[in-house]
Amino acid sequence: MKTYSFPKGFLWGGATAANQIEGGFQEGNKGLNVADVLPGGKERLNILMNAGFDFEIHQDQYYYPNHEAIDFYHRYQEDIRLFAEMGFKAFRMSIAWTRIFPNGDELEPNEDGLIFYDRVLDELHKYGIEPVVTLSHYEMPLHLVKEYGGWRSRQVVTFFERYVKAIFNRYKNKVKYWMTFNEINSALVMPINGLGFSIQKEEDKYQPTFQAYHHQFVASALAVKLCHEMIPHSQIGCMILFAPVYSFDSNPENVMYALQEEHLFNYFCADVQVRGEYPAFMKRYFKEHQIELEIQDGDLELLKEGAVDYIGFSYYMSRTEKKVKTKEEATQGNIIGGIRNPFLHASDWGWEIDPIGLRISLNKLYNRYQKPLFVVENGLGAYDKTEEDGTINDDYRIDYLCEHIKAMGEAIEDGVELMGYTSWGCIDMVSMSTGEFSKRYGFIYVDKHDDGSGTLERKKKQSFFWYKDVIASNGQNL
Ligand code: BGP
Repeated sequence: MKTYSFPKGFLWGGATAANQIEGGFQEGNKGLNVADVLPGGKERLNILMNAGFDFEIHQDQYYYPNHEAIDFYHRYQEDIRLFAEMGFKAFRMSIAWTRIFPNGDELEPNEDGLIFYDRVLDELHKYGIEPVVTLSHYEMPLHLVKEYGGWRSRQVVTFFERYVKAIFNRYKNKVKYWMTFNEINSALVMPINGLGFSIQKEEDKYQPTFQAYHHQFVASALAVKLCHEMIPHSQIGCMILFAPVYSFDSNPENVMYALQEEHLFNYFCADVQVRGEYPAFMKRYFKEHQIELEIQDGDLELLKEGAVDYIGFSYYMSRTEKKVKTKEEATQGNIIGGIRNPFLHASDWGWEIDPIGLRISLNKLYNRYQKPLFVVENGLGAYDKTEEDGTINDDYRIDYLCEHIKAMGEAIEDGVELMGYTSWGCIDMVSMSTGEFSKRYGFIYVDKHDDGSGTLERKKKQSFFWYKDVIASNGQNL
């Protein structure tokens, strides 16, 4: 059997986000963020995708899974010990902005929040695990959403800069790898998460969305610049949801359409953050949709100065496109759109499984940017079953991860520079899109269920032992 050679020092590990694991949503003076008011269940995806967002209405009707989540807030020591047992070299986590600035617009940071992450980071270092920290992972302070309209407002750039300065200052000796905004491009399909507002009205789809993006790009560039100044030995990346777009067939109309979709979804945000400038194809897009960005003096220079050091990206699926879709076809695609690909199988949630797509993504990104790449999310959401003897035999997850790791091995042979792999949801947690616990990704099972019941006990799945061996052999034993 073929073996793969991963570089020395490859950052094997797992990935999480504060709002999906921590719980303790009002502890340590934490303020409310967008994720705190998103209900679990069917309603959630509609809200994410655009059904609008009314905190007051939802407040008493629903179960809010992230309020307790998996209680990492109190159990981080136990969890990190398990990550260490698997041999993690890196752990991707995010800092909840609202633990540090509860409303987002205060002048001084909240010491309790800072202390919490001091403890988590110290615990990771105790085991030699390198933290990889996302500055903002779908956790915008609710106050900024309600009072300022989220990233619509340029003022939010100043608040973000203050937040970032506070955490760089505090953790400069503890964190070497940073990322700015999680899946920044995802707001094109799920705006509430990233931009802090929904785009229900057609007229909101263009001007406000892209103006808000401009503000985020400026904020990202400021963070990169600050990071380089304040923590010279660090590296800071962007984070893109990358899903290579395939044309359904060789009809040039469809090929062209797939290319345009790929430009907008996969490359627009990445180009601005990696090359430090708006790509040429956006000029036409802006013109056709009557978008006129308000760009302040110095913004374009700042974008250049704030180009990232590496490209972090999540990879779950590819997307197959066709210019004209029937109604039926249009509803059969992945969460991010497209139509069903007849060559692929899908997960129980309809996410198409395509390991070769990961090799394609790595090649595409490396050919375009020649910057180090970091797969910071990839994994299989599945229903897991505990056997009578207590074991959890998740061989489907092992197969999935194994094929994707092989695809990375192939891409490395293709010449791609790859820094690491942090598989998503190394421990079961709240699902971002469903808000449920039954969509599990972990190597570690957490006894917690969709109705909120469960003991929160942690158990090692079969994949725990498999991944441990993968890491110990630096990817040789798959
Ligand atoms: C990514 C997000 C994560 C995450 C993952 C899996 O888009 O960055 O926060 O949860 O997808 O998605 P889900 O939990 O919906 O299965």
